[in-house]
Amino acid sequence: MTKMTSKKAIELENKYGAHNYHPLPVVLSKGEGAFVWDVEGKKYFDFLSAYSAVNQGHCHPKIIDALVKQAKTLTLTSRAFYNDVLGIYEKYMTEYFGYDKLLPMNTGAEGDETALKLCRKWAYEKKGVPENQAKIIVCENNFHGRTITIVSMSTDPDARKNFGPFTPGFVTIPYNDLDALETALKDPNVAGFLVEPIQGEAGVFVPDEGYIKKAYDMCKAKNVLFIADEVQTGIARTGKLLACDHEGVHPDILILGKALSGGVYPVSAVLADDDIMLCIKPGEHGSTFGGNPVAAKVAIAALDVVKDEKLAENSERLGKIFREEMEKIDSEMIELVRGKGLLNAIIIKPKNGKTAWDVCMKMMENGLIAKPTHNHIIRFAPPLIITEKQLMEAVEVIKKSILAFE
Ligand code: IF1
Repeated sequence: MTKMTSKKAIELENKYGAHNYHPLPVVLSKGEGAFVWDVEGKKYFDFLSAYSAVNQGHCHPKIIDALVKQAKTLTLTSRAFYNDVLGIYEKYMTEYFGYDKLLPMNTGAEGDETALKLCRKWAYEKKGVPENQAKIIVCENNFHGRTITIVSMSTDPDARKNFGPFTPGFVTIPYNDLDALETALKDPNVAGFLVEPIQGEAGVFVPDEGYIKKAYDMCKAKNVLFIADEVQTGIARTGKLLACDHEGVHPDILILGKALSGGVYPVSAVLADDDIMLCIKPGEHGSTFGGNPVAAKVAIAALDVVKDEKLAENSERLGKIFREEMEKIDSEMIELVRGKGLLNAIIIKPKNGKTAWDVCMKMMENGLIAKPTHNHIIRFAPPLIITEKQLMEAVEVIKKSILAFE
């Protein structure tokens, strides 16, 4: 077999893979901690962390050990039978996050779908909403995944165009707008409010302080479930275990994914108390792979790492330093720096026809990979195990890359 090169790998993906992505032209073949290496052996800081799935760093030895050990013992039983790991995982998760029950799934989108189904069931069986009348409030510029129902909630034309007809039952309001929420909550058939505590895909859009807490209180006053999609913001990314923790909010339904496995395996979860979770009865929802023993062991290890290595604290501390350092860069191209913890973005003002994509290409050349979103925003989300020294080296790379366009 001929040796793999970046060129060859890209050609193969182009020729044989669906064209549903437009990657940066870098072909990765190894990862460790905050770093990845390409096929030719060049080393990069990873400032995407697989969209915040690799919070614990690439190939964390404790998580990989858990994966390998369990993979050699028992991988999948389906939920037609019990397995000896799932219960332990469910106990661990419910204690870790403070809920009565866990419903295990695999991907973030499945977590969101599960939360929507659970919310509707609760509306009919507990709140007394008439059959098929339940509504769920969602926000403009949300991102919750790619299924038909989830794109039905989207306001992004790329996510929706020619994928209709769409699932009904959603009411869209502007994000970070409590008046709009108040108006929408007047409808007695509203069952839930689904929200990202910080909007990721929208370009790391941080709402006003107090928004989440006030929105939660308004939902409570109307007997409406507050559903937090923490697939991207959860697991220490924003400087607390959950982004909702910044405002002391304990969501009625919590959706987790991505870093729940440290990026090692697709693991997602929906958490709720009995009054809600027990509305779903045997046979009404599930997944072949959900709650499999490998996923369970991997997630326990991944969450142990978050606590043992104080990742929330590190994220909070280094996030502040990162934003300070970005603000110090003297370039017209930096219009705005925003974020929380180590979930940050800079808004790029194009200069001489050079855009966020060109900045990302330059950073890649200089040894740091990050991805533009919406043409003019660059998201910076390194693994949370990154040290201050590594972060400062990365800051130098970013600075040098942006200043190259001055
Ligand atoms: C892609 C964005 C990030 C999510 C929230 C659910 C899901 C996601 C809040 C679905 C997924 C991803 C998927 C990734 C791009 C990405 C993303 F730019 F689109 F918004 F992270 F910032 N809820 N987010 O952010 O989870 O089913 O993918 O496991 O390639 O589409 P999934």
